[in-house]
Amino acid sequence: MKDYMFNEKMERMDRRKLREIQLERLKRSVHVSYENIPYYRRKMKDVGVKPEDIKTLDDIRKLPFMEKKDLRKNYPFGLLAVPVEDVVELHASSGTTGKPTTVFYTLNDLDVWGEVMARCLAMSGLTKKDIFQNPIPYGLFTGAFGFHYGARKIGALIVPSSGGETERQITLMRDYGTTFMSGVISYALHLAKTAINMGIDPSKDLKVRAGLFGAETFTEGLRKRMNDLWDMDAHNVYGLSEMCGPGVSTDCDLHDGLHLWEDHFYLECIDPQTGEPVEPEEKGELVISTLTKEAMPILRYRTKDLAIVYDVKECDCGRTHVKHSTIIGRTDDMIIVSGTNIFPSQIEEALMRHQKGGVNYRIIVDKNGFLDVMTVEVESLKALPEDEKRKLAGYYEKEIKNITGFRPRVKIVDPGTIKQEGIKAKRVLDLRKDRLGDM
Ligand code: DLL
Repeated sequence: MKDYMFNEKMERMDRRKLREIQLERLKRSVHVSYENIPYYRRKMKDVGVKPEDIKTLDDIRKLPFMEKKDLRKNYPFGLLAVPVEDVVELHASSGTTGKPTTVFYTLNDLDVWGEVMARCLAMSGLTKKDIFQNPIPYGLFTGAFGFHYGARKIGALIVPSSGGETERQITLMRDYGTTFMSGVISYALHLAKTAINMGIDPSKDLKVRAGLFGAETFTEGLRKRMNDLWDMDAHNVYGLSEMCGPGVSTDCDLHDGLHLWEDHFYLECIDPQTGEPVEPEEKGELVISTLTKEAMPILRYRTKDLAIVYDVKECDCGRTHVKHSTIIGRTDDMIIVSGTNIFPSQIEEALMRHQKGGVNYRIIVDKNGFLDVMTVEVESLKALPEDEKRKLAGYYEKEIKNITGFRPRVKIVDPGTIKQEGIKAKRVLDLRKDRLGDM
């Protein structure tokens, strides 16, 4: 195993002690939020709860949930627990569905972010000796900065190549001898494809041997594909702006769940319909609270991310922090096609079963009269003749039917056909809403 612990004392901490720390930090966070943020005071008064009612960790359930719309309503500074002069950085989501959601950091918040990211990067094998390329846009998106702060704590040589200029990224990798890379997963795949088009085989001609990726659906199949394309050991990092950005959890070398840093985040898993906790090992929506955030503490945030939280037992890697599965889907990206619930991650799992395609794909759902139709467009790795395209499409149609119970139409397209806007790939195009008038 090549993973190692950045903060062994914390990562191996006895669970009883860990829970004591959590309780002490939760109490403080609730108290500070109540005293300094009118939003929390109002919400807690509405349900008749005072900070002193939080006596055990389970008492967190007395607090109301928080959602993205609460951040939007309080845009931009309404959720600050400290004066603006104590805030040193902000990040914001793109705001495709309305106002951007903005998150803030004190100097100490940045230090904690660096710490949790350093643990994730060390778990993926990053050391001081590595040349670390960070091909994520540096800007309002949290991605690049989180990786940057973590890699700096480890002392790796950082190549802040930022996003875009894909061919140049490959040239930099070759010139500097990059050994470790980060990224939004769809972009890392695009990088491999670009290298191949440049006549460079990433698995042989480049030195990248490990990487940490996240920000969007990342199935086990996709991880294996990354490993094959780059001859690397790819790890998965989960995170969201509201908590800090990337750095909430990562998988150790066993690749059997992501360890979530419980000294900084408190994890619950609920039934999205009822809001009640699900049993361990049952799928549910992750609800996360920050325990140490100063600028903008977040209590009981409904992530809309669906995953399984594993029953707590010490992992073979030695870490004691709770593990959750990869993100199975979002409560809001589930597509219902003719009554069948389908997650993009299921489609991706099917696509990864064949070596010739599946790197970039798009799911288009439309209406034909009253019937739902689903088309999956898949880019092949290299241009294929028509008969091979038909064969591959037939293979995928069967695989997707096996996994989801629904047989879509699959269309194989040439590499580079599916254009991506923004940082994260938009996998689903649902045209049914636009068709309501046609019926
Ligand atoms: O995407 C932070 C991040 C950047 C994580 C780079 C990892 C790497 P947001 O833009 O706020 O923050 O989006 C958060 O992205 O609720 C998930 O739905 C999704 N997401 C993040 N990481 C993963 C992952 C960043 N590893 C939202 N697997 C989250 C699946 C992920 N989905």
